[in-house]
Amino acid sequence: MFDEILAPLKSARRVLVASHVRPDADALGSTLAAALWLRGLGKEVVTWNEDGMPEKFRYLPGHEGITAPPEIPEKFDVFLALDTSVKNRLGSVVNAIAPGALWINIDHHVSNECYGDINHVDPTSPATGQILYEFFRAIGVEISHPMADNLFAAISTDTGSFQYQGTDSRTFEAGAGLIAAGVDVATLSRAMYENQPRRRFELLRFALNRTEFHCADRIATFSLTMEDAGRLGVLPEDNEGIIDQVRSIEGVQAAIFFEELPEGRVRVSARSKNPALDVCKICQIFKGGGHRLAAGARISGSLAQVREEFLKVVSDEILKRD
Ligand SMILES: [Mn+2]
Repeated sequence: MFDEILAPLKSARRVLVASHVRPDADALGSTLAAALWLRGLGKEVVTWNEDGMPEKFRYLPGHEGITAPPEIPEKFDVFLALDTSVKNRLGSVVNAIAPGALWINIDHHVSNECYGDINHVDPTSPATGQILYEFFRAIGVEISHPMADNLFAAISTDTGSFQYQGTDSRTFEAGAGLIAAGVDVATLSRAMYENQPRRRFELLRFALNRTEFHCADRIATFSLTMEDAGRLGVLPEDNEGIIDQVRSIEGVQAAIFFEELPEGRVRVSARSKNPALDVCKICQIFKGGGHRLAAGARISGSLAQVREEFLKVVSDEILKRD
């Protein structure tokens, strides 16, 4: 399976590596690890993300190489899409790739639409970083310390520090292998988890104050209007992970975050703690996707409308099991 990916990358001269909008550390860490490896093979490598390089991921080695895509399309032999389940989640990256590139899609989202010319989708892997780790191991690549830091950050963040569904012996083997390759767990973890900007704390404080409970306390939600976001001075990257704090409440099966976006759209992030409650399936009804226990969608409508509609589907799903 990995041969199919390796051959075109080996023969390519110019490669683009990119991932989804609103990137997380799995998206960016995987991008950077792949880029470091490909540069080591002598390739000309370009790394883009629609959102550029968010400030909070500056601990990732090689972060300065990630830029927003240009206006004028560029030519590549291969485009390596990482951690991205559907093509439109690549955002403006898609328009910046001239026709003719071979698209390789490597991902772990169960909802992946296999939009690549070559697709390697492994939903048993809790992070794209773990797929890359196993790929590098399978083809005998020596993982450098900067590559290891990127892959460890990818795996640690996507598994909630080796806790979430899908974390298994393979994940810990990858963790062990990356530590052997140079990762200093305490230093990297401090950079990842104990370096939050004050404005993110203010957002958390706001979210906790505004959290509402529904469906006999089995659903917890909070909403963020553009006005509140402006007043708190939060950046889009500050939202990540706040929903997980809400999910951690005893008895809560689903936590949902509604974020008002420009142009009459709402970003919904849904988390489940009950393996029988598949939030990916629910998000797919709204043209979103993700994982069974962590998924999202962007839905047209006002905050109030979207909130009501989405909440109804989740409540029905929970009540159906009573
Ligand atoms: Mn991921």
